[in-house]
Amino acid sequence: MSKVENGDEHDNFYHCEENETKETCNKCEVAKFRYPDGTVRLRNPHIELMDQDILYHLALGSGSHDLVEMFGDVKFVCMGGTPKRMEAFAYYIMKEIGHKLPTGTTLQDISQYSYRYSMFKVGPVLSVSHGMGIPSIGILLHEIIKLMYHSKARDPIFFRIGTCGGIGLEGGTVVISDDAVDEMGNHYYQVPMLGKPVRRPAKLDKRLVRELKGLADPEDPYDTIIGTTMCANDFYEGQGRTDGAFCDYTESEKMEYLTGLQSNGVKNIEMEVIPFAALTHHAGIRAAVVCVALLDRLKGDQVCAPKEVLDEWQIRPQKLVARYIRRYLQTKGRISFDGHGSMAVKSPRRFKLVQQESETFD
Ligand code: R2B
Ligand code: URA
Repeated sequence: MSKVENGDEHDNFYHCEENETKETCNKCEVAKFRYPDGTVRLRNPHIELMDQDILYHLALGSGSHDLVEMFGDVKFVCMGGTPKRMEAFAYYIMKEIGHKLPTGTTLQDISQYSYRYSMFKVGPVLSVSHGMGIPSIGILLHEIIKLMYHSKARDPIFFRIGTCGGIGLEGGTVVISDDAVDEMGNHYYQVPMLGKPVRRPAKLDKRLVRELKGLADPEDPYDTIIGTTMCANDFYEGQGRTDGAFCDYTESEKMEYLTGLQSNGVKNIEMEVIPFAALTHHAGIRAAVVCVALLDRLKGDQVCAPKEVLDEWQIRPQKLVARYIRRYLQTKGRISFDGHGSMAVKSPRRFKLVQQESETFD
């Protein structure tokens, strides 16, 4: 079993499996883009020459804010489409990790003055809205990755918790993406730069996929599956819908297209996975996408489940990611839910030893 030498966070929590070497392990592959202490290395020589870096769409800046003080402890960045959902996730994760706010305070939207994205911080978790589609999440990722760099956060892990259309899946099914393709079947994010197309591989962290799948509870009254996710540039014609303002193809052409996707392993369609996978990979950040299907696209185009049902479905990806975060923090001795509520841990090492000993006597 070879361990990742690159940052102590890895060594304690993750390690290469027996059949993996540093060369084949995706974790090690992404880790080499970071500094040895796990902090994010920017692949842009211009930034450190700048007097200050204004993260315009987040309403933050390296000259105006003490970003190390504000965000240096961030371990997880969770992104989802809407400001409301990400505010709700912030409160949910607060409960899940036993984080307490000082009496008389509430969570604040850190980016409220940008009027673009919203951002909430709950201990080591950032909960950020990314809006809809590739340009919106692309801009956010540039600024959040720079935020991680400026704040010196170590080994941050990014999650997108979202919604999607399933292909041959019942509404409410949770999909963990293990691969990303665009509408043309490409596995890369193509960005025109200086008039030329530049391609960045859209790769997700396979280990994270397995770890998340392992946290799906067999008692959950819905399926949690792994599959390829297609990223579309549009909700209507770009996803083969016939219910947009325009449509130039027939129902049977649409079905032929969707079943073709299905036979190529595509389980769901959404609108952000390609830049999310490509930009996190390019930055050496481990990342995963967990989405809930709002409908089965083989059965229709309209999202018509009742609001209460949609609300409950949208919590499902949050639950899975929250389990991951809790397990991580528990492994680090930073929380425990063995008793009632959280425990104050004095020595994580001794805490773990005591836990292990107790397990032995079970
Ligand atoms: C899923 O849902 C949104 C479209 O309704 C889009 O942001 C996505 O990826
Ligand atoms: N989001 C999408 O992008 N597509 C769907 O069908 C549902 C949600």
